[in-house]
Amino acid sequence: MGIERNRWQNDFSEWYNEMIEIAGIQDKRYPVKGMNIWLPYGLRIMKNIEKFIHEEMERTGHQEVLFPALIPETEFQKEAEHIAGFEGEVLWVTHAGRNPLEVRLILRPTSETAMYSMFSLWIRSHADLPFKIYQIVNVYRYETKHTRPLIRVREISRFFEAHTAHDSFEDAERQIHEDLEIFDRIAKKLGLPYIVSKRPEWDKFPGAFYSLGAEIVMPDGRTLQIGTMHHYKQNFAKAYNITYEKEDGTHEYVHQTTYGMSERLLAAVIATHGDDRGLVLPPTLAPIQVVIVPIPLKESPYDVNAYARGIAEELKSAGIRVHVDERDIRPGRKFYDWELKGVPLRIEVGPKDVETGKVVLARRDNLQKFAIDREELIDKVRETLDEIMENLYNRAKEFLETHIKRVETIEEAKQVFEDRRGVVEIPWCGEESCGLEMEEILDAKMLGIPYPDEKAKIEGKKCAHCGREAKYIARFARTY
Ligand code: 5CA
Ligand code: ZN
Repeated sequence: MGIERNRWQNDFSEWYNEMIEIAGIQDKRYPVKGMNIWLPYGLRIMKNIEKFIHEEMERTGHQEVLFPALIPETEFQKEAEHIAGFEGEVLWVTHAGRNPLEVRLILRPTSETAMYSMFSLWIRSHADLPFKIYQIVNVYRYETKHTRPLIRVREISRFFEAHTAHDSFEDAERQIHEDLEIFDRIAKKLGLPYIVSKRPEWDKFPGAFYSLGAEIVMPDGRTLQIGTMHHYKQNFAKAYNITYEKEDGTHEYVHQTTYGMSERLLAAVIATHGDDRGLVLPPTLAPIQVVIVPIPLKESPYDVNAYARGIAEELKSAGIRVHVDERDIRPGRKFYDWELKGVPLRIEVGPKDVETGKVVLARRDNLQKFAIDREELIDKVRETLDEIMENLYNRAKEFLETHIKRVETIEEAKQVFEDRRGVVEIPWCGEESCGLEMEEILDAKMLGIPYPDEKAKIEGKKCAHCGREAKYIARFARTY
């Protein structure tokens, strides 16, 4: 019996929306479009993801803060490119009761303009640098593209943003490298292979000197950006007057970076690992790592429920998150429920197992079932959870690798998109006009060039569109 991934791949959109609902992740019937309700099970998984984020922030010396959700119009307007980028999506607060506000307020779409006037008060001298803070909050973007739970929402309710200030361009570069390392460690915990691209000039974050995006390929071949890092140089520091005193007594603007992620991480986990039966959660994130289903027989003298509880106690004391399903319904129905919710490992115990001192393990990732001795329970469960984690990552890595294709011509690229095979890498002259035309012709977006830049440079190839000498490999994809 193999896993089935027909709907998962061929009707991904429908599969995804259905899973969000029936696996108990979110309810999207709230009467504001793009704003959804977190259900208990979904929230528990998201909190486990956030735990990894907090751990990484702690490890790298970022301090947690919480800023207000409202920003005065006057602060928001200080960095010209930034306002231009967000103006169309911002929600306004204009009245208090019936009275118009003297200074109108916006609901933060991200927190640069909330934070940086405070940075100018807090940062005084070189001794204050590097300055590294972060928060996980809700932000609001009135997205005009089609909304989807966790993927494109208008209230991003778990928006992670790290903001840093540095005494040099190079130190800010070093921060970007640290961000990439943090991202890699979190992605590994989520079992997510990914690619990093440097965004083209026309698609940088509003106000950034350069932007990096980390993407995964979804089952239908479209990409999802799940993390971004931005180098601001001194762009915001000049707009918000963030300076520090150097050792020689002179004053200089700081260099800044930001790093952002959201509940899209959970969307990526659901999409990457799932199958036609439902979610498949990596053991690192699963609120329930092992579910025990007792299978009683009426005429049997053995108490399977007691046996199941004993196993649960043992697993719990070994630090494994475990649940015994003693509901009065048929075992088949229980299997179905927990498979849908993506519990990585199921333990079945019947009278025969009690008699012979065995338990049956059933893996969610590959649906394999096997019996073990009760004595070796903890070791075998730990070992199997590790194997599941590894298998999920390897399977996803193979999917990613078979969904990135190097091509030389526009025709080949078109074919890749037609077959829903993911990301195209194609020679490009580096000209903006040419890149924009390629986006048009391919009906795809340029993700950017592979990062770091050395990986992007090529020689001896012709730009697939204009035929001039190609400078870079450019990545294109249909995107979420
Ligand atoms: N200020 C910068 C860095 S914190 C910033 O806002 N960057 S961002 O616009 O690229 O957003 C950061 C991350 O938030 C994105 O990589 C994406 O994973 C997530 N995100 C952005 N918009 C949405 C949305 N509408 N719904 C869900 N997640 C989103
Ligand atoms: Zn060209």
